[in-house]
Amino acid sequence: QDSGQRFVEILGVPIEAGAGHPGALMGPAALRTAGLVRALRDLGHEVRDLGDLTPPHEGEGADRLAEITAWSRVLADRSYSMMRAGGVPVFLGGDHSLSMGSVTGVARHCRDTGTPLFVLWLDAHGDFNTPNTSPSGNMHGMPVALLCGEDGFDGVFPPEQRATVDPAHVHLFGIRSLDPGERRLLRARGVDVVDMRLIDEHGVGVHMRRIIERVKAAGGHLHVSLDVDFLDPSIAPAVGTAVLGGATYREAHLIMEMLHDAGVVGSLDVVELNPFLDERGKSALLLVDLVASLFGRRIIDPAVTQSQIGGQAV
Ligand code: HAR
Ligand code: MN
Ligand code: MN
Ligand code: MN
Repeated sequence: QDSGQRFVEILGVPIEAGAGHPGALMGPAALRTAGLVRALRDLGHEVRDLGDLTPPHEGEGADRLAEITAWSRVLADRSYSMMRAGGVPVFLGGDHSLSMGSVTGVARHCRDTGTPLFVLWLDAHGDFNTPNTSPSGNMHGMPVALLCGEDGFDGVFPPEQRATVDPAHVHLFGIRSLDPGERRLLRARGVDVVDMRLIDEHGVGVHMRRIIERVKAAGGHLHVSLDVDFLDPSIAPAVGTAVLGGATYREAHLIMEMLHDAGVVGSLDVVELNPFLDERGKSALLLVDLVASLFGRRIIDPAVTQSQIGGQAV
């Protein structure tokens, strides 16, 4: 296991134009109130809170695509420079359209350094609609399609600034709501979709090990995009698009612990928290718990556990 202290840079991205309900712009504030920075510092990490990204004026009052375009360009540049600073960027949303910018910045850096980029998308939804397939027109249902280079997003980045992700390097996880158009596209592009059926049948561990081994074997960078609606709405009610049958508290923690032990996560989004819909902060507090587990909080040292079970690898 790594004893490694990391340099963590936190950026709030109070964007809600991509969602159908207002409120996600309060997400970064709620995550800070729930103690995110303190939790990471208590684990010994060097944490720099960069504050919130300023909303771009170009998009104001324009249509939502224009607004998300303005955010995405500013955020991609910022994400790229955070990657160059050498730490682990953590982006606090804000709705999931922010990943258009955050992951594009990460992808530019990986392109520079020749590092294979993998994306783990923890979500109830596939977020693989395009403006042509989306039933709602909401941009938070589209970021993975943009990132994978689908058509219909021409205005968002000028061609030379668009850095895409290989769809074969994208792992959607926890999925239980897909629209017909995105289901077709996901099949056609060969995206790995670990839906709730697979999780129920095999458990999260099997699929997480498979994904982690793949990233490790490639010497890759793993970007994790955590949508609050990945979690079951009973434990995380603060979402505008709740879907029954989400990940349990224990499944979510196991995923975070496995990711930490693998040491492959290089960047993180925490998105779709809508504090207006929360119950006494419980979703925000749970997210802080999960991020802490991803950054090394554990119940007990695994070496101790191993000796107690007679040194058997489990
Ligand atoms: N698939 C639906 C749509 O595109 C709902 C998307 C909801 N997306 C999020 N993020 N909340 O995952 O409109
Ligand atoms: Mn780097
Ligand atoms: Mn999402
Ligand atoms: Mn979702």
